[in-house]
Amino acid sequence: MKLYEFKRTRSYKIRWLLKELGVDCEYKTVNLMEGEHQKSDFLKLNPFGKVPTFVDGDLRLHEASAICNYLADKYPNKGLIPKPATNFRAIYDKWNFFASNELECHLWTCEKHSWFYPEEKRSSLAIEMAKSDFSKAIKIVNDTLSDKKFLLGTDFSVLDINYAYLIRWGKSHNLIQEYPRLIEYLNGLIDRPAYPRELFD
Ligand SMILES: N[C@@H](CCC(=O)N[C@@H](CS)C(=O)NCC(=O)O)C(=O)O
Repeated sequence: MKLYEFKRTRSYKIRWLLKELGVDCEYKTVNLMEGEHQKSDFLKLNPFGKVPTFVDGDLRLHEASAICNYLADKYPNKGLIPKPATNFRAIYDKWNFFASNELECHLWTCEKHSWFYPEEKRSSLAIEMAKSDFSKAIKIVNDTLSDKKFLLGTDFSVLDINYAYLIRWGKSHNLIQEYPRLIEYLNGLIDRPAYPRELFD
């Protein structure tokens, strides 16, 4: 297995999961600053030119959540993802889609309108609306965690890796400070031995 990754990107979700699973993997740095993700060899693996990108034998995968689900399903005895066709799996899927469709998209809108788009295309109104939509959705996560250690209940799962990433990102936009439970949840996750702090050095 090979993980194509770069520090301080979503790649850390996959490295974290691999460490939680205790599975060996070859880590390949794709230097986004030097445009390595746009080189033809990398585009053959992922025509979208993004990290994380993952290879396992003939399988080439991009999309961090798809890679996480694949890996957690591949090692079911580690118990990091509920079994398919169970109520728990349905709830797991709900939170994963909620993360992409109701949270991550708004943070990405904030980034695009802060620095990514050319200056003349940026909109402060788009940022304001994205922040407001993110806040409504993250409150649901906060309330759900009020009586739970982890998002699925008592056991750590891949969902917690995904939400640690989102809460960390939301925190960088000052969208989390009114939710002490989210901060406490995040700090507990960052303290896990498998957390890939080396990718933030
Ligand atoms: N939806 C993709 C997004 C991947 C993505 O945007 N990766 C960023 C780093 S976090 C990237 O490679 N950016 C390079 C670029 O956009 O040129 C996923 O969840 O994996």
